[in-house]
This record gives sequence, C-alpha cells and structure tokens, in this order.
Amino acid sequence: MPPHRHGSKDVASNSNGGGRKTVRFGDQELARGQGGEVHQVAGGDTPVLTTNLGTPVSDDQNSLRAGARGPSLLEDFHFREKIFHFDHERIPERVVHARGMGAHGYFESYDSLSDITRADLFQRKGEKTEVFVRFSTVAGNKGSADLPRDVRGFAVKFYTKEGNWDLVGNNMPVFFIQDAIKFPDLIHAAKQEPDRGFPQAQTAHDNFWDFISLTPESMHMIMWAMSDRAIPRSLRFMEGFGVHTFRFVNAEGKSTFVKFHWKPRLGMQSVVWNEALKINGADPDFHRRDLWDAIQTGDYPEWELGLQLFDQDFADKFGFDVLDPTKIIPEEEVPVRRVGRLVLDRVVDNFFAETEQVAFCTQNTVPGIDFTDDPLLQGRNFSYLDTQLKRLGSPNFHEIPVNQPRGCPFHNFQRDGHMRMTVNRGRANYQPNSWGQGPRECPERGFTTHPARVEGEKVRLRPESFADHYSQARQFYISQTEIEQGHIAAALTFELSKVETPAIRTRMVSHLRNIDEGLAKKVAQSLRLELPEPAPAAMPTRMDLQKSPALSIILNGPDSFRGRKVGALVSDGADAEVLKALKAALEKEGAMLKIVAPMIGGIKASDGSWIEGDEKIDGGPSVVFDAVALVLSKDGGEMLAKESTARDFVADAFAHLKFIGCSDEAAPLLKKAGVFEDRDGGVLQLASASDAEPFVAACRKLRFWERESKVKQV
Ligand code: HDE
Repeated sequence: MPPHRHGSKDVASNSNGGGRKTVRFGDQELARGQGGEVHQVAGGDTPVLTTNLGTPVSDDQNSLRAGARGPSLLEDFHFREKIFHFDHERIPERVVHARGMGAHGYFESYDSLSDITRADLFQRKGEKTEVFVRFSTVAGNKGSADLPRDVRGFAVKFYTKEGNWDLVGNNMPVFFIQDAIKFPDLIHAAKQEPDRGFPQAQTAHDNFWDFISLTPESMHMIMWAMSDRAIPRSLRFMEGFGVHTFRFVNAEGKSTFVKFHWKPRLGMQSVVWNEALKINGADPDFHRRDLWDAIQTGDYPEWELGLQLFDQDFADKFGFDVLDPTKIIPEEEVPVRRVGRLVLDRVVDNFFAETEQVAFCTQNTVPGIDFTDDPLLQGRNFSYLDTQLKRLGSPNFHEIPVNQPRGCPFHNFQRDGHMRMTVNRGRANYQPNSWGQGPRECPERGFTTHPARVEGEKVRLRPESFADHYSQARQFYISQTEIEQGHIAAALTFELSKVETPAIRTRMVSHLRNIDEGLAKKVAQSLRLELPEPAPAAMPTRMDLQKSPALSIILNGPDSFRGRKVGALVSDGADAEVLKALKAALEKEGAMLKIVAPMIGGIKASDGSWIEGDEKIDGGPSVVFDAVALVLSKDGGEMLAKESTARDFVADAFAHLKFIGCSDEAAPLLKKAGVFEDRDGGVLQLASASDAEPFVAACRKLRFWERESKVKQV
C-alpha cells in the first residue's frame, strides 16, 4: 500500500488537479497535490509542459480515470502518448562496440600537407575542424563495465569543409582477422555464449579461445589483446590507430600510403589486472566518468595525429604486405610524423541524441583520402552503412544532428524515406533536368577514386603475402619489458584458466611455441600443462625482426603525474599543513587531490578547519586513484586499522604497485593491512609539508614496478 492514497474517496473531487496548493521552494514554484507529492508548475522561466503536439498539460501526476478509484480511460491522449513514446525509447544496441562514451572537440592542423593530400582539413596551418569522438569497448553489451580486458574503439568524425571524414579506429594497430567474411564468426565467438548468455564482456571462455586457437592469423592481435593495452587506466592515456593502410592523394593525383596514429598527450598508462577486476565493481563507469570529469574541469584530453607515410617502393620492399591488417609497420622503420592535435573540450548535451545516435562509417571519406584493397577495410565499407540502417531505422540517419555535415552544405536528389526531416523544394527530384534546378557534379572538386590498377582472376584465395602469422607476434612480445612480458603470460594464463576444455588450452599453447619459447613455457607451467608440439605454421617464424621499443608502454612512460589523481585517506586530526602542501604540489603538477574520509561529511583537521570528503572510504577504494596518501592522526591510524575497507585501501594500493605517502601515524593501519614489514622505495615519507613535492615527483613513475615480483608469485 503506497503511503498516500491518491485515489481515496476524500480527494475524489480533486482528481482534475483542483485543490492543489502552490508553495515556494527556492526560486521555483511548486505545487503540492492532495497525495502530498510536490511538483513544479509553469510560470516565470519555467515553460508549460505540453504533449508532443503542443497541447498544454494540466496534470502530469494522475491519469484520467472513471472515478478516483475507477478504471483508466482510453481517452487519455496525454497518458497514451507518454507511455507509447517511452515504450519505444530503446533502439538496437550496436552489435559490437555497444558501450561507448562520446565527446565533442576540434582537430587543429600543424602544417599544410597539400604536397601529399588535397584533403581540405590538411591544407592550412592552424586550421580547426570540428570533431565528434566516440570511445568504446568491443565485446560487452551497452550496460557492461568499462574495464574488461578488451580492445577499445577510437572513432573520430571530422566535420570537414568537404564532407564528413570518419576515421574509425581502435587502440591497437592490428586486428584479429584478415578478411571481413570472418567477422561474424569472430564476434559470435567473443560475445556471450549463445546457449547460456554469459560471460558478459569478456573473452575468458571456451568459445573465444576455441575460435582463436583455430585461427593462427589472430596471433599478433592476441599478443596486443593480452598486453596491458587492453586495460587502459583512462581513455585519455591510450593510443589510437586507423589500422588499415589508407591512401592520401594530392591535387596532382599522386598517391601516398598512410597509416594513422593517435598519440595521447598525457602518455600511456594501464591498470594492473587485479585492479581492473576491482574497478569494475567499485565504478563500472570508471572511464566514462574520468573523461566527463576531465572535460568538465577544463583539463581537455588531447592526442596528436601521427602519420606513417610511404610509397609503393617501400611497400614492395617491406617484409610484410601493407594490405594485411594483422601487420604493423614499426615506427622505427617509418617514423610517425605528427601533423595536428585533437582536443576534446565539450561533453555531450544528451547521451542518446549524440553518443548513441552517432553513426560512424568507414566509407565516409573526403577528396584526398582514399581506400586501399585491404580486404578487411573493403568489407567494413559495406558493414557500417548497413548496420546504421538497422540501428537507426531509416536511410535518413545522416539528418540526425550529430551525423550531419557541419562544415559544408549538402545537396543531392535523394528523397523521402522514413523520418525525412528536410523539406526539399521545387519540381526537380532528378537530374539531368531542364528546369535548371538542383545541384550538379563538379569534376574539379569532387571525390575521385585513385585509379589503382586491378587485375586477376576472380578467386576466393588468401594471398601468400598474408601467410606469416607469428613473426610480428614475436616482434611485439620481444619488444616489451620483462614486466610487460610477465603481464602477457599472466593474462593468457588467466583467460585459459577460465577455459573448461583442456584441449583448447593445449592448442593455444602450441601457437605460443611459434611466438616465443619462454612465453609458451611460462604459460604451460602456470596452467600445469605439458608443453605441446608447436602448431603447424604456414611459414616459419622470422627470428631476425628487431625489437620495436615504441611498442612498450613502460618504455614510453610520460614521466609526469599530470592528469592523474591521488586519493588521500584522512581522519579527524589529520595534518592540515600536509594536506594543503599535497594539494598545492599536485595542482602544480596538473594533477588532483581527492579526499577519502571515514564519513562523507568530512573531517576536522589538526588546525580546526573542516575538510569535506570527496568519497566515503567504501565508495573511494584505492583502485580508483593513481597513488594514495595516508594523512592520519594517531587516533585516526588506530581507528582505521580496525576498519576493513581502510585495510583494503592500503593492501590494494600496495598490491597494485602504487606509490603510498604516509607518516608514522599510519603504522597501525599498514601493519593490519599486512604491508608494514614489506615497505619499500614506493612507500614514501609524507609527514610534513616539505615531503609533498618529493612524493609527487616520485609518483611520476606512475607505479613502483620493482615491487611486483614481491606481491605476485603465481
Ligand atoms: Fe568495426 N564495426 N568492424 N572495426 N568498429 C562496428 O558499426 C566491422 C573493425 C570499430 O563508436 C559496427 O556502428 C566489420 C576494425 C569501432 O560507433 C559494425 C569488421 C576496427 C566501432 C562493424 C570490423 C573497427 C565499430 C557496429 C571487420 C578498427 C564503433 C556498430 C571487417 C580499425 C564505432 C557500428 C562507434 C563498429 C563492423 C572490424 C573499429 C557492425 C565487419 C578492424 C571503433 O558495422
């Protein structure tokens, strides 16, 4: 029984909204209904609530009934419209990349690239082009968590003056398969198993590894997907890649091959796996929130666009086929030229209207940027347009504001269809016409396909130049630091430990033997498996490929704590000077301090000042911070030593190799957390204001990797 009986006899005479009392609440005019509910009424700046067709609504709290306790009446058009619209609020989620986060911004060109492309956005130094970016995970459904081990989508829509260019990339430069015809199989295998509907947003299950272990071409991508690249700390701390080789074409028609890279201004950083598992529980929206907060606080996320440019001669000489999307061109062989920056400076106004309805299509290109014959790219050029029709339900999805060209007008003779918004005027809806109406083609400005020669028989055949599946997988692995190699082995062990069929585990290890013997042994041992024979390989693994240091995250650390967060666990009596100095040192670094208090209302610091909490201890576990500080009074240290969430805060920070700043008062807590005896160079003195700057300087290393071998044995 609800607390207020809206329909009881005594209010029957007020069922049309009569008898409500108007009250003031702040600046708002509020009405109180007979049932006690309070709601805003129109007046002043508050507009009148209407139906979709503009009819003013008098009562949005009660449906029309025959008598206060009687049946609802079909006649209630406002009720029916409201519920009808609600029933249709959802659209099909993306079949992949369902979970995403979008933002607006701009791209600024550093230079004119007119010598290599006629693409308008690259013609003028300093030119700014509006963009919309959507980041995503791949396998999980829309409501899944942000930190599964997964590839991240990095899709950019440039609203250029010559049309929209969509660069629909990922945070890894290669892909699992070489031919688009395998995509449905790959995705079926990766998503929830069809009979049981789980596991959600993870590849740690039999179907995925069954498919992968039967698909040697995926091995290079598997090395990336099992590396720390698959668990980025923030969307702001990851690279992006166009993956395929594209073409730039200049005004003279000369073509140059190009691979696209995005380089994050704040450098790369990942979480450790155990941290990812816990973040997904503590804050499933970890990445979304981080991007939102960064933009809202004016700390705009930024990437540089990098190009690897090469010609046909290089392509002919290079050891792998540049059309094969399972291969990279090492940066050491073709350096990345930075040509502009992407800045995200505006969050969306409405998630559905923009992030959900944005329709990226690889075939959205502009004069000066053309495709190559990469069979994955060719397949994508069909898939994206088709998928948008399914999702958005009409061929007019280009009229949705986020999808409309902004930098230029658009005219053609396409007409009508579901939800057509444009009112096309005039008699001519075809051309040529003799009414002198409508747009015409423009050979000089229009998109022209680069006239690449094509010849050959019609065949279903994978080229021999795509046959080497292990050499670059090996190159990626050997380019990692020992720590990162350990993470790849641990990730493979974790995933394969979730595989219930031993034969699949074994088959997977047989591929690892073609990549690196050490890796294969490590994984076999961790699975308690006998080392199988190497998998039969179409081509022997090349042992001559050099390490590519650019592939390691740790070797390319930012050496800065900018854009990161320290969580300070505090108690009543916490040293106010230390907290002030810590905040100042972090702000100087471009980083943030968050206060984690036993109670959200805050604490009374040593100088009597009141410091509000940003999080209550169980809502702000250390996993959501990049480093932690324990700023406690003697009593506070003793009190929190008895609090399991505080012990987890410290134990996790230590286990996740974070820098910890603390004073002697934290000793009881460190002891109870089981880390007191193991204090190391990553546990720093933070007892007085002068310790703050050295502590923040130490945090620039982001993690105290030296600790890892002491906290992880299996
Ligand atoms: Fe996608 N992919 N993909 N993909 N992809 C989609 O399009 C597809 C591939 C990528 O934020 C879908 O709008 C095929 C590579 C991103 O809205 C769909 C193949 C790369 C996004 C589709 C690939 C990507 C998608 C699903 C193999 C990195 C999210 C919803 C040939 C270069 C875009 C949609 C957003 C989304 C098909 C492979 C990146 C079904 C057939 C390789 C970032 O069209």
